[in-house]
Amino acid sequence: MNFDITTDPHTRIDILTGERILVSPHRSKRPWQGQVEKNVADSRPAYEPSCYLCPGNRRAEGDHNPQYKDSFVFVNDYAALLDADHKLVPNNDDLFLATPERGICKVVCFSPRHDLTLAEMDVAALTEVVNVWQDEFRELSKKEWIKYIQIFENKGAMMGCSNPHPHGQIWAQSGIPSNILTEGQRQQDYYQQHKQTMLNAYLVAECAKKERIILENTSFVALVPFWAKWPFETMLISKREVQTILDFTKEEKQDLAAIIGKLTVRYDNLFETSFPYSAGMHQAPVNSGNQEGWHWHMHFYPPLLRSATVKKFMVGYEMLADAQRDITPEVAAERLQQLSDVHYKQKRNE
Ligand code: H2U
Ligand code: ZN
Repeated sequence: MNFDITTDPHTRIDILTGERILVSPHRSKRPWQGQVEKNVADSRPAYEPSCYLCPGNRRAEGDHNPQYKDSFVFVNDYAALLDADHKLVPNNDDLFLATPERGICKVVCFSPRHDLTLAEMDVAALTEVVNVWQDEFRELSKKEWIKYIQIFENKGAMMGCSNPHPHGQIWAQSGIPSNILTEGQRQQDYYQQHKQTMLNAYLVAECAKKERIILENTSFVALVPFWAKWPFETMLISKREVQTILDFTKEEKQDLAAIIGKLTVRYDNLFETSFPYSAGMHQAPVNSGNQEGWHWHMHFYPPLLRSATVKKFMVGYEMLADAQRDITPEVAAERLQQLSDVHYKQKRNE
């Protein structure tokens, strides 16, 4: 019997990490027949007096937010990393390995409006957020001791986000996280062999196939990666081989804002709910020498599987062995491709 990738169980490889993903399409061959649960429209006020991120409000440790008009950045009052330069004590133990980690953690409020999300902000406001990310990245990378900067957003209570006010985080640190070390090594190996970035080659191949592409503009592509772990996982890849957000031109920043806006609208439209996810950019380490082969990209990891309330659990086999999925990345891509670019709330109001 010939192997059929659309119906037969198989393993795919994440080219960025080398990780295996078990795909079991025979368990969910049909495109979609299940019911889609509609959520009752969540109605939040534009200003929430008890919100610690709203303009003018008092934060948990006593500081007051200014009456900000666009974005607002502050150092996390409960930062996971501290800007304290502890001396490295030589550690010759090969069983109890530890090293001091210095860092700065910031919170970025995307908008003064408590009731919005990235999906409901216009491109001008989203471009402001991209500008803030670029400014923060520039300032943080000026500190020699900072080696890696993680820009991310944790959205929705399902992802452990503590507050619905639209916000993300930036963690800058003295060490390079394992995920980044792995992706960096594999991208460098590829570059040395092929003289182009791995993601550039991948992007060219995906654009020819068109199977998993969700959105495209002049500077970016949004697609479901061939090796996606989460049911509706996507990735943004820059068309230009750039390493960090610092390299983006004015046009590229607008294009990034536009594609983030469109992708998050599609996500919200999928189950007509404010779609939860963890998303973040993967960029080259800073102050760490030549990062040959690094290609800017952004991962979106949403937990939802079948409806606004049914999430995928990464448990059992997945905790102990490899990630596993039923619905194929191609079927997930098809569903995201079919969605409207008009937010469902806007449609309801028409
Ligand atoms: P989440 O995105 O995971 O909800 O995190 C929001 C962050 O805001 C969280 O890291 C910080 C928390 O430490 N925070 C403050 O810095 N000040 C506050 O007054 C409350 C929350
Ligand atoms: Zn708020």
